[in-house]
Amino acid sequence: MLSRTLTIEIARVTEAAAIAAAHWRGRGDEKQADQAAVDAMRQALNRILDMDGLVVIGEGERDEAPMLYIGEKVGSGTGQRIDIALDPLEGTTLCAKAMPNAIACVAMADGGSLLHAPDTYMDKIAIGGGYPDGTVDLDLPPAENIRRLAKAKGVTPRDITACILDRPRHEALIAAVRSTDASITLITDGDVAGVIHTATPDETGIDIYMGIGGAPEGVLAAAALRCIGGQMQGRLVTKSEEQKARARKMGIEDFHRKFSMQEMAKGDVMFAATGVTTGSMLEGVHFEPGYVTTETVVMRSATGTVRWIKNRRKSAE
Ligand code: VTB
Repeated sequence: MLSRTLTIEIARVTEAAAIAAAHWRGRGDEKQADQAAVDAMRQALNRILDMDGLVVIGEGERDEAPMLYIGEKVGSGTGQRIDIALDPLEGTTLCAKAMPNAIACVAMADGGSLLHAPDTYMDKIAIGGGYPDGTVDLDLPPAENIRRLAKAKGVTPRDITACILDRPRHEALIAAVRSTDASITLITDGDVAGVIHTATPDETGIDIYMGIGGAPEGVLAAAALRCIGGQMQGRLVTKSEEQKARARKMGIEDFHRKFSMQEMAKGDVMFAATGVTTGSMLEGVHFEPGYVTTETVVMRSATGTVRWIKNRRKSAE
């Protein structure tokens, strides 16, 4: 079980990253925005006492990411062993272009509980809570999944909305979903938020997330959905030998394996996200003279708690 005090610590971590990234909103510089978020997140993680943290989903492998690389130890190095999945700026392009739904996010679980996903793509499907197990399945054709979800919801496919990343690779998926008469919300980036949206369809208008995005983002999304309830499956998409080597390095031998949400994020899990730009889930960072305000959501699987933290504090400078 995770220590409850981590709830506030994890919020400090995503707040720090979001504030740092927000200084780069709309400046067209994805790299600087990301770097600022990484620096701030790392500092905040290292201030956490009684945490022997291991980054399992990070900014990349050690040779390509000088900070928050996979395998980096963070926290005091004493106390509870914690697996950490992080994305200091999920949606770097959204931030650089000041578009909605850029977030800073982190998931934490007991040591050994998070899937060590390689930096490849992952095919994902996710729906919110309240449906029978197996309502949708990655192995079924997309149109069939829409029809089954509509039936479980007691509506027609016309009343279902899918969220899909707007990419050429999704042309066939989009056509298949549209063939059922369902509606599609296309997003340019940010599929962690896309998956989370399925948990509250009445608010977000999104019933199902489908398609191929980053594998690390898949684990973060699975951690979040474990906390708030829902179903998700993911399968790595490893096309090149180089990608297969990455997967092997993470201990994955069966590249076609379908991972359930529970396999991607086991046991007691916490997830936090702070808005960088205002989106459908979170307000973005708000600066005013001398003060900065952030909005953060912290979720925990053991208790099903979803805590909203609006924090106004003096600016650092
Ligand atoms: C995916 C998605 C992310 O970037 O990684 C995407 O999971 C990259 O996809 O949420 P492309 O290579 O097709 O651009 C995000 O949308 C944002 O980091």
